Amino acid sequence: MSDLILHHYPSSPFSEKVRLIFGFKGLAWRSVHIPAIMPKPDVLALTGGYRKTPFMQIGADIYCDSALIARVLEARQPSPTLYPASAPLAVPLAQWADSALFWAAVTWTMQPAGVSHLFNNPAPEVMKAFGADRAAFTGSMRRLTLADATAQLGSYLGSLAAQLQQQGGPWLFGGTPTIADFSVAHALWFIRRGGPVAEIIGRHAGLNEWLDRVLAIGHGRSEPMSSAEAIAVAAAGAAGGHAFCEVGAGLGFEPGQAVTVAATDYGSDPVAGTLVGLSADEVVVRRTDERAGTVHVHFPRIGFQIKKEQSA
Ligand SMILES: N[C@@H](CCC(=O)N[C@@H](CS)C(=O)NCC(=O)O)C(=O)O
Repeated sequence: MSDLILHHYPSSPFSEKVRLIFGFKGLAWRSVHIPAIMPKPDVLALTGGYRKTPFMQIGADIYCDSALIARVLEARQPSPTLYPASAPLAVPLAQWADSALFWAAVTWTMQPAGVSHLFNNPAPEVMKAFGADRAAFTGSMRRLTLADATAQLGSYLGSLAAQLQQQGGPWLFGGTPTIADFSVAHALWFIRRGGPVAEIIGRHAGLNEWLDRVLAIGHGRSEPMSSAEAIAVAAAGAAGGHAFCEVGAGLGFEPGQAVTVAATDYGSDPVAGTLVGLSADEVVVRRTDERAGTVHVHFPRIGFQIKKEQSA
């Protein structure tokens, strides 16, 4: 049985990115389905406050954000690589897709025709609860209007189609998939889930064929796990130790310092703990939960702010 545990839900785009990466790398994984809206007590027991989807667990180590999860999976299974040396701009392109493209895609898809397809005639109270949850989740952002999203998405999809054509395909950077293919694909996968509104993809030659190609990679082999089992794995895992990490010198923080780490874009609930790992790419805090035990929660540096606190 695999020790890679993904906490996710089927309709989550960033989870689809990670599921496809499991498929690309031929990795087996355990699948824990988590709620799409708050409250998420079992999620917070493991993450200490981070509520975004997905996150990955290996024993008593918790990895937040799909960009970091992709790096961890690359370290676990280096071949085939997500980061070929021939495509140095794949990482910033992925970052753009995970932010600007993603929000244009979400706003476009959440127009009435997309919503009724996506939610399949939901009860009004379901939509109300979902809307209230997402309003709180994105309260720190200035959201696009449909007019903004329409203009931006048209421009973005045109650039992607031109890139594919210029490279001669089959992938965004030529002969092999990169992290950029997976980041762009999850945004377009979400648009496809909007049924009739997905016609926008077909306005750009080659994009639907490219998306079919990425999605055909599949999700690899997974087995279900309950969130209670995952919490028990964390509690037992601390005894076996955590993944190695250390606080690098000259980075502005000291090991053992009380800190909070929070996303800088949206869903910015801070996670408080003791600093145990810091590098140019990653920050790690140690925290203890009465059910999950002592866990190390890992975040990427890009997209997160670390703050010194009085006490952990
Ligand atoms: N930067 C994060 C973004 C994750 C994100 O925005 N996930 C969405 C779902 S795809 C989310 O958390 N929605 C609210 C929720 O699931 O509670 C990542 O790369 O993992």
